Amino acid sequence: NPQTVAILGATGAVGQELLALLKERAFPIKELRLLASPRSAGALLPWQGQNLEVQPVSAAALQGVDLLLASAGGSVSRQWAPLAVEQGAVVIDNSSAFRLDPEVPLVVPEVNPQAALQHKGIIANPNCTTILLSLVLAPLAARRPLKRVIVSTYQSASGAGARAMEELRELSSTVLAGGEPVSEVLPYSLAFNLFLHNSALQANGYCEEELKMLNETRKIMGLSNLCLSATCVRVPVLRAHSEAVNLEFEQPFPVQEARELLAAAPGLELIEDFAANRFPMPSDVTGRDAVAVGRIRQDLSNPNALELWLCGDQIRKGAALNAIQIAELLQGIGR
Ligand code: A2P
Ligand code: 11C
Repeated sequence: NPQTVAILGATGAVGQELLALLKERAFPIKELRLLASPRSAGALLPWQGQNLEVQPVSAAALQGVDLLLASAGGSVSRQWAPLAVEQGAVVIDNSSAFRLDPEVPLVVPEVNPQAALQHKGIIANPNCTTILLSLVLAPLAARRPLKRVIVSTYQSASGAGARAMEELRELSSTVLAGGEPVSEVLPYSLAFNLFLHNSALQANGYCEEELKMLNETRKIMGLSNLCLSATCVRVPVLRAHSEAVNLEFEQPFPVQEARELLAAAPGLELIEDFAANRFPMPSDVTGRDAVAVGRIRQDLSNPNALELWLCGDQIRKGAALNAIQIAELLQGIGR
């Protein structure tokens, strides 16, 4: 059934991709509303040959909305998502506000689609690094019990929003011109640089992003005791995250069997040419749906462990595409 759909955060990096995906995937829409902060009120965005005006989010703007795709940050979601639900909408929320709420399903459609159907109004879209990781964990954990995951991430500027992407472009030009890059969006300049993830540090020395990977992976996979330790790093890539993953099982996992499972798994694409030393790169997945995996190998230090490498577009599968796939699931048009 065509629905009244609203995008909250329509002017942001993820909001723009949501708009592109609704069109690309011909999502059934009766009316589309573009919502953002008062700063963007009146801005025009192209939709189906016309220009749609961005409105500031308000209770009135949410009235009559069937599906709210929220991607404007946690505090904005906490403010508006419950109201949208009260007014009859289903909310697919890209922020971390509700992800660990036991009443709220946390869904990666290739991994736990059944959870989406048990929603009570809000469905949470997981953290981007977690979504990408869960695509490789799920098919392997379904074959042999997974015990422990050690992951290091290489996260693009897009995870910090459209302004961080723009800043990476600008500060790269500054450095190339011999100037001193000064960051205003991120804590440090990313141009020809990298730094540990900029989310809040916890007393245990981990940052929020690293703990999201632990807690959200456990919830999505339904493995409440899974051991996982992450180190998250921001790198000067525009919009694709990469991850080096070590997976320990309860028993040995033959590499060829893992490769076949991953090559056949939904949402994944194998890019692996050992002879040519050719494995996934951010440029392979930028603007694409598939998450690329490769360099699957036996961990020489542990007979029960495998090593692998993956890259995925942070704005697509890491955020907007996953949200649209959830919406398609609810509509019974999942692919
Ligand atoms: P705006 O452009 O009006 O600031 P990104 O993650 O790329 O930085 O995008 C964030 C998105 O969230 C933008 O669309 C931004 O709108 C929106 N946003 C930020 N703060 C608010 C707010 N208080 N109310 C509604 N939308 C907001
Ligand atoms: C990043 N993953 O790359 C983050 C951004 O939990 O949705 C998104 C944070 C989240 O910085």
